[in-house]
Amino acid sequence: MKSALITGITGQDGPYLARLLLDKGYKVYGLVARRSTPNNWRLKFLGIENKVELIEGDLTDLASIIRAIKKSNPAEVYNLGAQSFVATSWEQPILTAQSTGVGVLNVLEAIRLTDLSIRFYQALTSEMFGLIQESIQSEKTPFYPRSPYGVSKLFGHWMTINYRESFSMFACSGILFNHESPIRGIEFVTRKVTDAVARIKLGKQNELRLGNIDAKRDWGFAGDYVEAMWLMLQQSEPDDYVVATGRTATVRDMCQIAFEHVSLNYEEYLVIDEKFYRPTEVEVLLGNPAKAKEKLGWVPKTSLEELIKSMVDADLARVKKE
Ligand code: NAP
Ligand code: G4F
Repeated sequence: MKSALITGITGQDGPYLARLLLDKGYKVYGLVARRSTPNNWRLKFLGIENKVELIEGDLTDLASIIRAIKKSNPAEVYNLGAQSFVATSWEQPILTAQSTGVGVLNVLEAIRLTDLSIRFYQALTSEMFGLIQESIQSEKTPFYPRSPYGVSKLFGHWMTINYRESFSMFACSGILFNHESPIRGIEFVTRKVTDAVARIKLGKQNELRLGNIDAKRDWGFAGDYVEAMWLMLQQSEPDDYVVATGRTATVRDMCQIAFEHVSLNYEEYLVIDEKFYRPTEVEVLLGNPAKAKEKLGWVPKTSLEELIKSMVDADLARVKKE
């Protein structure tokens, strides 16, 4: 039986990827950082909390990653762990650099020191395009990160390429555009909106405070995007791929979809609050997923409308149970 090790298994993407790998017959291990309270609610949401084996370890602790690799003996390592909230990366830039940037190097080193035949997937991001240099971003678009998070990911990107070229490692980078789901963290804008819509509809909240609602994002469904991660590691050669939908929409558009789903008008509840503006903003992202389609046969299956409605429905069910 093939084994896989996933870092960041308690985040949004980890459980979707774990479920996909379990369905394909893998034995799935997850690296989990020690927290004072267990953080398994997303694994529970997908019904897989008893099907994965968790190993304690931290991306900033090389020895713990080596131990996790020795214990799990994986054919594939998916490095999804990171401090991934862009706004926090200005509050904690050094921690972000250590986990989101140097953490990648730690995993690469751990593989180099244990078993160079392990296939490696690195979770990278459209945030690296930042101040966009082309109106539609592909694998060939120059990078211009705009946050400590984006800069840290770019370090991870070049380290992944360098280890691939230096040690012939099968190391792939997925440059993923924003992807969301009912188990998205509450601080990210889509989930903040869908949670607020549920609370407003059920009479538990009366306004929604947001920052820059003119920002545009290329939003897809996390469950679709983890398939691209797996496909990258099944190819004959390692490579880097943009994963996106090819459609961009404003935060305002997304709010409209969410509120309309419960027959409300977002304009009656939205308050602009400068507190949520960022020191430097990524104004617009729009990805070109042509290479992923051509080489991996990957296409997104879920529309923005379907995605946001499913998130509102999940939040309505959650808030009703509180
Ligand atoms: P997420 O929900 O923020 O999950 C991050 C995971 O990393 C959590 O399990 C977290 O554990 C873990 N983690 C953080 N610091 C760690 C450390 N020092 N050691 C070990 N684990 C640590 O992120 P996501 O949305 O699932 O995204 C997965 C990956 O894709 C991330 O690398 C993110 O940067 C990248 N990405 C995401 C998107 C997107 O739109 N979602 C787009 C492009 C790239 P705790 O829960 O215990 O803190
Ligand atoms: O949902 P967001 O916080 O996601 P952001 O910054 O695009 O980052 C996400 O996607 C990246 C891929 O491009 C990932 F790499 C990263 O890890 C993360 O998953 O913000 C989206 C947009 C921004 O322009 C932000 O300024 O929404 C705008 N926004 C407006 N009001 C807000 C708010 N964002 C948040 N989180 N909260 C607000 O109140």
